[in-house]
Amino acid sequence: QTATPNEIMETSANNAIQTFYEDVIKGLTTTPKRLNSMYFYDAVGDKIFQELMDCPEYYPTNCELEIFKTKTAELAQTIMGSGDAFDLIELGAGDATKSSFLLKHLQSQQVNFTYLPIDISANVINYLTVKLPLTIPGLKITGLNGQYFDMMKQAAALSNRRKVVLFMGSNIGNMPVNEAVEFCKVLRNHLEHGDMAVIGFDLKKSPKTILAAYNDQGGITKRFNLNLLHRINRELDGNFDVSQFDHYATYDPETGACKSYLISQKEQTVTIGNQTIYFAKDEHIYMEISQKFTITQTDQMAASSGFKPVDRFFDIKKWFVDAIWVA
Ligand code: AVJ
Repeated sequence: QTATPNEIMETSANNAIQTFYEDVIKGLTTTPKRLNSMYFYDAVGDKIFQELMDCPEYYPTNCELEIFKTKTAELAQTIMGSGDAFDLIELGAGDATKSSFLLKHLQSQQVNFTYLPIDISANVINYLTVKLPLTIPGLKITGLNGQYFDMMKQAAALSNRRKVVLFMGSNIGNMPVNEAVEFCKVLRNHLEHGDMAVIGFDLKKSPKTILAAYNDQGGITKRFNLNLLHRINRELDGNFDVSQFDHYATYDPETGACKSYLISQKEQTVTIGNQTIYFAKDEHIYMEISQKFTITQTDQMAASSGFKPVDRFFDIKKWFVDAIWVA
């Protein structure tokens, strides 16, 4: 008996829900409590993140956009290497707003490359494969919907051309430094000697500037965090009284760790499925880290994961860097 495509889709959706449930319960039954920020990005979370990118305090997206808009030719030159055909892979492509500038440039120079966006969202991949060839005529695109490294194996099976991997947006900052190093090692193991990575790092800067970006006046970051509680209510049969949790952000200039928490406003219990979770008044849930780096730290990360830094591109304020590493 073979499963129909619908049954396969249902099974993988059930698995995703099951994993989400297990992660949430595990996180809320350990001390201190924690949730994983990768779950911020459901359809509502995606929308709130878009709003966040448009708010005055949240600078990282605009900085990296500036780099891709103004340093396009230099960036293209660096990743093109000897000029042979290559595959340009993007991890977590989203709507590809920033990378589009690079794609347009490469295409206009008639560079021989294929763009392989990887995203966990099927929506994103469908959108990109339909939309990008319309705005960038002639673009060769193969969308890959799934986990980063599963899809990188797919990409390697599709062609043996040199690979350039984009991992932008300081997404690397959403891992604690030791995990980020592990991530880079795994990335390196999926690449061959001579392949490249373009990694976006948010840099250390005025602590007030950083804290404001994660504690905006309009309360968008707060809504972004609280949405995960709503999502748990929606998808996992939870009964969080979301109004009884407040957002609290910190930045430590010494370690470069910017962290956000939700604080229970009273003693309360919450049920999720058949589990009951107790919250003391003022107890926190650790929600997210957005690590900030020095250039030296980015070089160290390259070295400890088997890459060599070859070039780097800054915005005019030097708030953000796209580092180019070679495997
Ligand atoms: C997904 C890494 C771009 O950490 O800056 C924004 C997510 N969290 N505000 C970041 C986020 C709170 C964001 N990135």
